[in-house]
Order: sequence, then C-alpha cells, then structure tokens
Amino acid sequence: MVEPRIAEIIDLDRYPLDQPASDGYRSLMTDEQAALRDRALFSLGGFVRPEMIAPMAREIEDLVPVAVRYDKPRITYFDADSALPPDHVHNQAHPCRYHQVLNYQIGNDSPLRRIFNWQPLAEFLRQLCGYQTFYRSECPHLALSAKIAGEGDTDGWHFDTNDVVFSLLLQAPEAGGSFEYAPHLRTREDERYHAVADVIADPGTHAIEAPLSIGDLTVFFGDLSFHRVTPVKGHRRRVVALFCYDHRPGTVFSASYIRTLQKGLPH
Ligand SMILES: O=C(O)CCC(=O)C(=O)O
Ligand SMILES: [Fe+2]
Repeated sequence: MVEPRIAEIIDLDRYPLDQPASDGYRSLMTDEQAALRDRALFSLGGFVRPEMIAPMAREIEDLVPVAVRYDKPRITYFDADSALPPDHVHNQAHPCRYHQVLNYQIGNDSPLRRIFNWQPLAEFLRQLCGYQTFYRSECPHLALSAKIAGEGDTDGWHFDTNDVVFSLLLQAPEAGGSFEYAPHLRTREDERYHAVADVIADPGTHAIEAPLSIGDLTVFFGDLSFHRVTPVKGHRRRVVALFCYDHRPGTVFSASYIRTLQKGLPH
C-alpha cells in the first residue's frame, strides 16, 4: 500500500500548518490562543480529511482484542489524601472503564503516527501553548494511544496530571460519550473543592459540553479544568486518539501507572 502524504491526511488547505509565515497560520494561532485563555479548550474542526477518518477508526478498532481493558473507579485527584475524610470530594471515586490501545501496538505506518510525528504540528502546538521547548513523549506505552469506549464505558470526573492533552475524535457513538468540562475550575493555589462538588452534583448547570465532531483535533488544558466523558450508549464505539507532548524532553509515564495498565492486557 502506498502511504498517504501528510496533505492527504491533514486538511492543510484549511489549516496551513506547513506555512508558518502565512496570514492563515497567524490568525489561527491568535484565535486559538484566545479560546484557550477563555475556555481552556479549542478544536480544529475537520483537521483530518473526511475520507481518512473511517480507515483510521477501523485501524484502532481492529486492535481492541490486544488492547488494555481499564476498569477501575478513579478518584478525582488520582492520589487520595488521607488527611481528608473518605467521603470528601477529593477522595471520591468515579467509574472509569474503556479499552486503550498503546503506543507500541500502533503501526509505524499508521496515519495517526504520521500526524503525531509531523514536526510542523508539534511546532504549532508549542507556540500555541506558549512553551519555549516542546517534545513528543517517549513513552513506549502512552506517547500515542487511543481510547475506545463501548456501551456503558466512561472516563469519570478528573483533573489530568499533565498540563495539556491533544485528542483526535475518530468515531462518535450513537448517544452518550460526551466530553463535559468546567474550564479553569481550580487554580494552582486553590483546589476550590466547593466548585468541584457543584460540578459533580449538577453538571448540567456547572459544566459545558464540548461539541466535538469526528476529525476534530482538540487542545485541552486538563490539569486545572475538571472533565469527564459520559457513558456511551448504543453499539457504535467512541474512538479517540491521544497525543502526548511535554515541555521536557524524554518523558515517560510512571512505571506504577504502566503496571496498572498492563494488568488489563489480555492474557
Ligand atoms: O476521551 C477523551 O476525549 C479525553 C479523555 C481524557 O480526559 C483523558 O484521557 O485524560
Ligand atoms: Fe483527562
């Protein structure tokens, strides 16, 4: 099979990431930076060309039999705080279950990897995030990964441990599987537990639903913005690819987290 060129995968007519000196590039950068300041999330609608989306989703779904099955309630802040009561919002657990395809399982010729490795995209994202330096994660497991959520699967309320997440929606379910978030809910100085409790109690009032469509590349600051993916309904699975970058070189995820994931590999 002839590998598609990057211009056949990414819609460079709409997003001229290969032309950093163009007006289109500069206005995209300005609009995106403003949206990120305001809402902590920005989507490049139709980033991947429509004809590429179904084969890319199929490639990931075909890997489900070898993927990790994660099924473990996760507490909002990842690390419990034993100084706080077990029923405190900090220590509250939320259901979390999905399949996850790991970096080393995704082919070297995969269009997803072509996108992740394409340097003009990394440079665009670096400028967008305002980092001096910006590197692809080198994690063999999670630098590039994909989550697949079937009926009842969900990614419960949490803050991310890394600053920023880049996701690409490849397949949407018939219903459910919505990305809901409360932008800039906590600060580095203040956990704002009352606000967190309000979101959990009444997301309809205190959270926003991101209107994500297939083919959109989303940039999201998830360390200070509380978020979840609601349970999927129906037989069509939600498929999202996740790209991991960092302002430090050579990052990998913690060995203990990878061991947790590996427990979910099929035996
Ligand atoms: O599935 C998504 O859209 C985002 C998942 C998420 O929040 C995460 O991986 O931390
Ligand atoms: Fe997250």
